[in-house]
Amino acid sequence: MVSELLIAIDDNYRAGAARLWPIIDGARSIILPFHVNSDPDAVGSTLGAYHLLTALGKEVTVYASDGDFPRITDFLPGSERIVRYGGGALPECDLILGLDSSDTARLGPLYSENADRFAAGPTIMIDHHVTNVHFGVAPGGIDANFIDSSAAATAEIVYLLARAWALPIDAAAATCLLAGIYGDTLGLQTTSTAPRVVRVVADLLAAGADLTALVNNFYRSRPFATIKVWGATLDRAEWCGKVVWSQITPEMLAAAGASESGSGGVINFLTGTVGAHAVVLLNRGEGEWRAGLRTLVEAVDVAAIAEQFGGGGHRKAAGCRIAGGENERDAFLREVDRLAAAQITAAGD
Ligand SMILES: [Mn+2]
Repeated sequence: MVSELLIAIDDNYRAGAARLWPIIDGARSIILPFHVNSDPDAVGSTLGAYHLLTALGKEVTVYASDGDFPRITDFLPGSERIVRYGGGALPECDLILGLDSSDTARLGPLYSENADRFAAGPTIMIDHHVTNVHFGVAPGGIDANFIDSSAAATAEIVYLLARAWALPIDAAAATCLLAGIYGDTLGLQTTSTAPRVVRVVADLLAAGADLTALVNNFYRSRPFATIKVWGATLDRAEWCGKVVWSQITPEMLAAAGASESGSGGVINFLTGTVGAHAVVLLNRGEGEWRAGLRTLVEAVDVAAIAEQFGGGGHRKAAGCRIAGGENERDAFLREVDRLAAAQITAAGD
């Protein structure tokens, strides 16, 4: 089967794998914590490592640092074994191995209540964030961090290290790692989708990753209440100049039998509206609106617009809060329209 694999392991990975292996090999019990506000890469890369290390006979425990993880990762093999951290000292272990966490704050109270244990090591950190602060620690001054900011997902790094270690990758591990990659690349759509990660995906499919379960859970299945909220939100959409906007109120959620988290994703659907400079989705709160802003227009920077209102985010996806009622909402929308048009004019489009 190895001859069917597309990836060649480069010198950086061979060196990193050789550096980390003695630490992992010497550990019998290993704790794998994933970060707060976890996403599919945090859960998928960690559960992938869980399967790889369990197959080596290690005693492995996965911790959700804030006690929670996304429902869309419930289908991943091993998710039923995730321990919800609820405070206090971690159990004794030979090694803490953290994945996808760029700094100690990402591990929340699990870190702060066990900071001495992390600092004493051995603590390995594997991550793809360019901002990683390298807080892994190993005896003898060995660098216990492996950071590759060219990777689209931490799950991609786990796969490449596993190959460098010549570990067998079963279908369960492959499904978890594929979920991490799909999560961080939005299904191979982001600009981080480089040729290497596509080859890794091909290798994971060859190893038996369950693409159908992944795609159904991530992109197709949603509660009926969510469908109804989406319907009401889309029905309500309107223009303010060249901005398309809609809103979700507590009354709309109640009518659909949904919670606020049940509306997730509808803004991404609105974002594709042809001719819109930007789209705004407003969630009605107590005396305020929580605004999400998106754009597909090259010249428009919604983070800069959100910053005008005390918010922030990324160029193409941002958010802010607007105090007040419908008058303040409408004034905000007119200002978003004006600012987006000014950005387009300034860019000469
Ligand atoms: Mn990630």
